[in-house]
Amino acid sequence: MSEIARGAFHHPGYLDAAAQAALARDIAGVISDAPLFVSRMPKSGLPMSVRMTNCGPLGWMSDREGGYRYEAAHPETGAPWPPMPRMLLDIWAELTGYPKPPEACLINVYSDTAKMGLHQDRDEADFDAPILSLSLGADCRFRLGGPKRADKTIAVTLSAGDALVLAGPARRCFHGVDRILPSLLTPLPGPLAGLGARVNLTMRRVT
Ligand SMILES: O=C(O)CCC(=O)C(=O)O
Ligand SMILES: [Mn+2]
Repeated sequence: MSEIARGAFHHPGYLDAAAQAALARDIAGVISDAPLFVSRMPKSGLPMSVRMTNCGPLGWMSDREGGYRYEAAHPETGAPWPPMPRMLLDIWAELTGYPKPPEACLINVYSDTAKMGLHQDRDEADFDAPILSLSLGADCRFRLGGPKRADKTIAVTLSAGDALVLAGPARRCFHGVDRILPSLLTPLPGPLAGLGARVNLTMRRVT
């Protein structure tokens, strides 16, 4: 584990191949109940380049009319999000030590050309709880800045099995994904193969 910025803890290879495969099975199950959908930017209505879904009591989404927000139901099926797999609750407890469980797990699926612009996670009422992210599949170049958009940034490679915890001062830091790195070596594990190049899970407290 290394603290790449104050409050930002990178755990390279936190999940071994067997754990990644087990997690991929759980996430494939979530996606079969709660199909991937495309969120749109507020106002412009432009589609985001990732496809997404969620598990847990609340799920993050965005559309032109309603903007960035959490909802208790899938925007297309209207069904509640599938429960958070046990494995994710256990990883959250181990890596964050936070006394309450995560309320949302956003599942982002990146194609090899998808990216995510620099942003803060700030649609949550609770900024004391850390954010925990897990990566599967291809490497990406992740960018981490400071609490202001113009702050200096660093680039970090996130690889399959890596965990990243943004806690304390890092909780409000701008971050994004510059690009997926060409990776023939790390395809998504079997149950997720064919969906894209990389899957990222982001667990958060919301309320
Ligand atoms: O894919 C990642 O590593 C970051 C995802 C992210 O920042 C988000 O969904 O808010
Ligand atoms: Mn984010």
